Amino acid sequence: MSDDLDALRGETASALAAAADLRAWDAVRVGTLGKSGRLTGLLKGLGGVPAEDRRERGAALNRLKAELEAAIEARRTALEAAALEARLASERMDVSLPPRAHAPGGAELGGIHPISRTIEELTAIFGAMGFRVAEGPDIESDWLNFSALNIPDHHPARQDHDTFYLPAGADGRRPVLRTHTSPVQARTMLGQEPPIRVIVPGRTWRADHDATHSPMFHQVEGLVIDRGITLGHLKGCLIDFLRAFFGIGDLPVRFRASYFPFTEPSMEVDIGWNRKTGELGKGGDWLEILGSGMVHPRVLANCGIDAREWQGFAFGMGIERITMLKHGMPDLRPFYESDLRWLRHYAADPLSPPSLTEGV
Ligand code: 2NL
Repeated sequence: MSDDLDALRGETASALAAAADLRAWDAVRVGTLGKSGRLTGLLKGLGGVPAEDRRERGAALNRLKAELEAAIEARRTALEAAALEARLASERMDVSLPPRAHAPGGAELGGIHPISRTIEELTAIFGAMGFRVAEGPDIESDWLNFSALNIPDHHPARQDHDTFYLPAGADGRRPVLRTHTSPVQARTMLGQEPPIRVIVPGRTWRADHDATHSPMFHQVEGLVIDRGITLGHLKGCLIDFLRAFFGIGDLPVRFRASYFPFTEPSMEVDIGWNRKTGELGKGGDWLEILGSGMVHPRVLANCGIDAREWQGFAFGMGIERITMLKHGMPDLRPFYESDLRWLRHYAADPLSPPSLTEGV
């Protein structure tokens, strides 16, 4: 009497085994359990079964239904697992393959702009000496840009002629486009307790435009605040930096007394070069490369630091200038002109970032 049920069980099992993908599987499912499926048909026919057999027939059909549902579900799980395996196998990629410098179809690898590259190099060198990188806004209060740094109201740098001023705010003071990155060091001192070791690379602005000046340019400044910091620390730090940056182990370095409002004493730093050939490291001529000094006690006080407990040194230099010297670039203007020929010539390889072990 249940021959038809045994047949349905067997045929469904073979059809499921033969279903090689989810589409074939779904056809078996619909053909069995769907509205017009074979099992559904048998259940519908139950009404026509003689009353004395109906109970047993109904129970057998329900058992078969549960069995088939389980078999169909199991097959779906198996097919999905197989499909995932196949996808994982076909989409596997070998991450050890070297990248193609020039991909087919003419897509070229980009390059790192020389300004960015110099900032990466500075970060690597000073980073190895324990400095962190600090950043701040381009638009500053005149207090952070000038007053906190002991630059008096009448100082020529403050004049409209040299500084980009913005319209005055509610307090009547005019914000400025920062003329150096020093306000970021002031923010650092105001915001954290010493010891401090930061470098601040970034964009700076001055109302100046000719062959050797751009209204937007880049500086890096550095600041160290700790107990017992001396000129000796300043000299050792800057000599090490200059020799690492220019890649000349015995680069001559000379310190010369100078004046800045924010440091006392102040020193300008020169490196040895040959004025005629432009070659660095030999030749008997001196080239001014950066400014430095011991942080003025008034600047420390303005920034909330007790000068009886903490001392420090600071320095600043132009990023375009040290980049031009390092690479023998004759002209400042191409830095901002986006001329692809110049960029391709001077750009750095993005796949070899600077490190201290490859003669930065
Ligand atoms: C230069 C000279 C210098 C500083 C920058 C500085 C910053 C603070 C306190 C004290 Cl918050 N000093 N910066 C010090 C000496 C020189 O820059 O020729 N820059 C291009």
